[in-house]
Amino acid sequence: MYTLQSIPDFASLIVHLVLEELGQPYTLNTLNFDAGDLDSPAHRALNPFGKIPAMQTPDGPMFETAAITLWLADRHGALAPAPTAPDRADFLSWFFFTNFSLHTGMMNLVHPYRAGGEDISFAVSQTTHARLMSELATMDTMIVSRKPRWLSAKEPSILTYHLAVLMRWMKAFAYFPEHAIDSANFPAIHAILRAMETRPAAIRAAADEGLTGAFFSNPES
Ligand SMILES: N[C@@H](CCC(=O)N[C@@H](CS)C(=O)NCC(=O)O)C(=O)O
Repeated sequence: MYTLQSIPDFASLIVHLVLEELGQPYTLNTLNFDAGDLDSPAHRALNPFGKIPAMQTPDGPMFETAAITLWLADRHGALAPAPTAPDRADFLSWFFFTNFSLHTGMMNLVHPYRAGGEDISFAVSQTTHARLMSELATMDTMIVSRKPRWLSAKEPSILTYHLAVLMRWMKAFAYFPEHAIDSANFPAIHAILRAMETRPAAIRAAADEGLTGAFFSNPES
């Protein structure tokens, strides 16, 4: 049994989707951001930086979304190539790229003022938008040319869910509306999002967090 520290539509959503897809028993401990729950000693004991997510496991607490989802995939032997599989190396490269580059870019698009205040926020957002468009185009081309099974509309993986949630936020929550990124610009990525949002596990997790409709491919802002 896992206990996930959660706030609806925060990064815990990615872990929630993965837990539901794995069919593992879990409970959500839903926190209240406005009440200061992230700074409580109880939450800081699980995530020392006071961020979401954190998850209690039989092996102790974990934090960092990608660490948690990769650990779950390995532990339950699903949603990622196994550590000894020939496509593990390739998968890890794109999984880490998604988490270090795309996730960081998404944060700059949604919170560009954090990089140095409002004065430079438009420039930060504009530069980030250009970089993300280029990186997503490269990823889209890779999917079309190589058809990796770990990044495909045919089956879910931890990477399909990380990417789907990041694309949701890039469209719905860009600080400057003109820099919102529409997954429809990237046909292979868009097809993955559309497939993932029809999966019963994803619909259950999304509904728990108040998300409906095309919550990955065409989210409401
Ligand atoms: N790299 C971390 C990022 C965690 C993170 O920034 N979480 C956000 C929610 S999406 C958060 O807790 N924000 C609250 C805050 O910064 O006060 C991860 O992937 O777990």
